[in-house]
Amino acid sequence: MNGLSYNVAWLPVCAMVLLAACSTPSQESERAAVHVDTVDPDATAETKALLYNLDQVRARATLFGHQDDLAYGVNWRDEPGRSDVKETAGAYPAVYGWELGDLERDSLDNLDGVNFEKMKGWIREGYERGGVVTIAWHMNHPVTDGNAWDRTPGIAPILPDSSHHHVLVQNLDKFAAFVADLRSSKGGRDHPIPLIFRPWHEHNGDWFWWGKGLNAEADYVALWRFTVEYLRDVKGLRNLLYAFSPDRSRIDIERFNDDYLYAFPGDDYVDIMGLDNYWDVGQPSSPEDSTQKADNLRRSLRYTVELAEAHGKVPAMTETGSNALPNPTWYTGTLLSAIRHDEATRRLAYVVVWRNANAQFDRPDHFYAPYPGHPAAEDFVKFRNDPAILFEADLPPMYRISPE
Ligand code: BMA
Repeated sequence: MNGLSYNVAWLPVCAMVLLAACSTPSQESERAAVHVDTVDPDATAETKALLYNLDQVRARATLFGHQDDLAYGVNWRDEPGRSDVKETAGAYPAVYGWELGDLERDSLDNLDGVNFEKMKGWIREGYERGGVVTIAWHMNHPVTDGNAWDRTPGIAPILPDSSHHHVLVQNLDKFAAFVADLRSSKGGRDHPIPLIFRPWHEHNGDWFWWGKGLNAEADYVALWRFTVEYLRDVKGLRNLLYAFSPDRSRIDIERFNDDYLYAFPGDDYVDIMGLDNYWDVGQPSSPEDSTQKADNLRRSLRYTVELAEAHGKVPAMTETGSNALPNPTWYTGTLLSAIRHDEATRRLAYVVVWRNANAQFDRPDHFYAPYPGHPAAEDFVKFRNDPAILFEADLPPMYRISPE
């Protein structure tokens, strides 16, 4: 079954599964209930509403997101309320990306120094302002204990009945424990915060231990399906949407769909079909000239949107960015012009740029959003003000399905 089908049925208001609250006056005893096919058929009302609203909103605009936005910026770390995006564009991003690497080591901080307890607070804060939360995980190697970039083939040993399966299970248990703390009382009722989980990303590259060439395609599919089934059916997590995110650099643009679908785990296991694309937006190692890159970027967006729609899924650009923004008009000239290019590219649900590493304590010249004073800041304001792009302040309610 394809993912998003809106079968409007008329149901008594308090029998509805999908509206977040039953606070409607009694005379309005009937409301449209919308059926949303999520990977988890029993996902919470807010989680189903999130997928539904991402699909609705993309008809008019694309949400802008930033990795680690609230935790640190190029010139600050861990200061309440701060955000390079907000301080430059005047609004927080609509999507917040977070990273769990080192959670599996019981570390207090993730691999980039973000404290996990504080991360929970930032996730709650963004959600309660109306933002969208997505989580990725550069998980350490389950056999060698090297990091995510250890290219020792890692999938076969962690599949069921294999030597290190228990490590995978333990890691997923730690994920479930982390997620269990992500709750909110927004709207007056305690509930888990909906999360877009993006496991095992960029698997068609060969830089992570779960990557292509190092592992069998069928093993990747088995790993993905186990992950979903374990979190959903064994741990009972009801607040997850699942995002698939291959990397553009290992997709031949001329055979996009075939390459994109390498190790696709199936429509029943994916809510969001994403693409990580640094390749067409200024990655120095890409050999094409700038005209060719711009064309490839538009094509990659169009193909992602059309393929996701053919599968009944929500399309997204799950990672992108130009490291250190050498082109001061990158945001409008490269990213916005591709998103606005045509009716298909415009139907992208969201785009997330990577993190603004702290220059002093982490990595210098590793940032993807401008900060105040940066030469790309002025152009970023134009990007923020474009009606095709939504920041957090521009969002409609994402966690309830508004009656028509
Ligand atoms: C990479 C870089 C690294 C970081 C990792 C996980 O792309 O930003 O510095 O550790 O993502 O966030």
